[in-house]
Amino acid sequence: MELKGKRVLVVGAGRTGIATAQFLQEKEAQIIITDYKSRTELGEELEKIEEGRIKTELGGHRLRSFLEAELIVVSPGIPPIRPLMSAIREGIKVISEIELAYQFIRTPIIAVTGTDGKTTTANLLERILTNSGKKVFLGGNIGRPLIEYARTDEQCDYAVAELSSFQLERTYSFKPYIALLLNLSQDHLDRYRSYRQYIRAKLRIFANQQGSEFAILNKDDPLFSRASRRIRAKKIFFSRTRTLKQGTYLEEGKILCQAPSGRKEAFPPERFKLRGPHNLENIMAAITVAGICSCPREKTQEALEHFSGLEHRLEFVRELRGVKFYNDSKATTVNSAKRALESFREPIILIAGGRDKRSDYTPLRDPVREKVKALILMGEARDKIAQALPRLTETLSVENLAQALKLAWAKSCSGDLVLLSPACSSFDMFSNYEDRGRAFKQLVRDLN
Ligand code: UMA
Repeated sequence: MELKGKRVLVVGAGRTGIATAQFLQEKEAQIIITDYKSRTELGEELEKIEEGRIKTELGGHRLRSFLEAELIVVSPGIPPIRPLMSAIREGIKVISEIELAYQFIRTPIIAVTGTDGKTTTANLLERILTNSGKKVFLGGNIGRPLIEYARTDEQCDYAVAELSSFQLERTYSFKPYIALLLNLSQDHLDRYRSYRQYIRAKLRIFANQQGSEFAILNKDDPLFSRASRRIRAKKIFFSRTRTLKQGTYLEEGKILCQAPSGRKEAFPPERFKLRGPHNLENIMAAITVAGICSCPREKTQEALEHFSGLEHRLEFVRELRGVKFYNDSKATTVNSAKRALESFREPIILIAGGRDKRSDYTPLRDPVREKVKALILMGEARDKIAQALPRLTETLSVENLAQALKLAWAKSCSGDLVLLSPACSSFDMFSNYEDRGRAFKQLVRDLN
C-alpha cells in the first residue's frame, strides 16, 4: 500500500488513532486526525503526535475532511457515524487499523477472538511461545494496537493479536496464519443492530484464510458447526465434552492434543493455576495453537503451570476476617459474569452493573438463585438488571462502587466471597474496566 503523500483521515484519537497517526507520519502521508472530544478532554496522549506534521480536528468531526480523504482509518470504538457513512457512499476507502497494520506485517499472525477469554488466551499463548524460545509481539484489543508492531524494526517469530469484533470490522485482506474463535455469546448489542451482525463481524477473522492457514474452533459451541462450513482454512477443534480424532480433548482427566503433524501429547492439568471450565477451554485452545507452532510439550506444560491469571479477571485481592474479595472487572458481558459465578463454591455477594450494552441479563437467574447471597446493583443498568432478576435473592441498589463495596462488607460474614463481576461496561462511571478494577482493589485494601 503506497501511503507517501496520500491524504489520510484517522478517526479517533485514542490509543489506536495516535499510534496509527505516528505510523502514517513515518510513511510520509498527509494526515488529519479527528476526534469528537476536545484537546483538554483528550489529555496528554495527544502530545505524542507532532503538531504541524499531523493536522488535528478536535471537538467534533468535519464532514469535508471525510469527503476529501483518499483513505480513512477508523479506531475500533467508532460506530457507523454519519460522516463516515457519507464517505463510504462517495466510494472513499475506509479500513480498520488492523487492516492497515496487516498490509505492513510480514510475521505470521495468531489472531484470537471470541466473546470471552480472549485476553487470557492471548496472554497464555505469548507465555507458551516465549517459553519455547520464540520471539513474540503481543497486541490488539489487549491494549497495545497492532500497528505498533508494524512501526518497529523488531522481527518476531509470531505476532499474537487479540481482536474484538470492532477491530475485525472493515478488514478486507487481513489473513492470520492461525485464527482462533473461542466462543460466542451476545455482546455489544449497543453497537450492533442484531446478534447476527455481531457474529458476522467475528467471523471475518476467517474470511481470507485458505488451505495453508489454520482455523481453531470450539467443538462444544453449537454455533460453530454452522459457521465452520464456510471456512476454507484447515480446521482444528478443541472440546471439553467429547473425544476427537484430531485436535484437543479430555481423556481420563488429561488434556490430549493430536497435532496436525500426527504427534499426540498429554498435558496433566493438576498443577494449572487457572480455574473454572471456561479457563479449561482457554487452555485447550492455547495447547492446540502450541501444537501447530511445534512448541515442545514440556515447555507448554511449564508455561501453563506458571500462569496464574491476569489482573481484573477473577483476580484475588485479599481476605479480611474470613471474607475473600475478588476483582473480575473485565467481566463486561453477561456470559463472563455467569462464568465467574460458576467458578466458586462459597456464598457470593455479587456487585454488578455499569453501562448496559442492550444485554439480556436473564441467563444470570440460575447462578444468582443458587450462589448469590446478596446482589448489589450499581450504575446505569441497575434497574434493568433488577427487573431481569426479580426475587431471587436479597437485591440492593446503590449509586456507585464505593457504596456497593461498603454494603457488601456490611452484609458479609466469614466464609463469604465478595465478587465484583459487573456484566456491563464501565463507561458510565470509569474510563475503562482497568480503571474500575483498580478503584475496586483500592477500596478493598482500605477496608479494615
Ligand atoms: N470517538 C470519536 N467519534 C466517535 C466515537 C469515538 O471521535 O463517534 C473517539 C473518542 O472520543 C476517543 C476515541 O474515539 O477519543 C476512542 O477510540 P477507541 O474507542 O477505539 O479507543 P482506543 O483508545 O483506540 O482503544 C481501542 C479499543 N477500544 C475499544 O474497542 C472501545 C481498546 O479495547 C484496545 O485495547 C485499543 O484500541 C488497542 O487496540 C478496549 C475495549 O474496551 C480494552 N475493547 C472492547 C472490549 O474488550 O469489550 C471491544
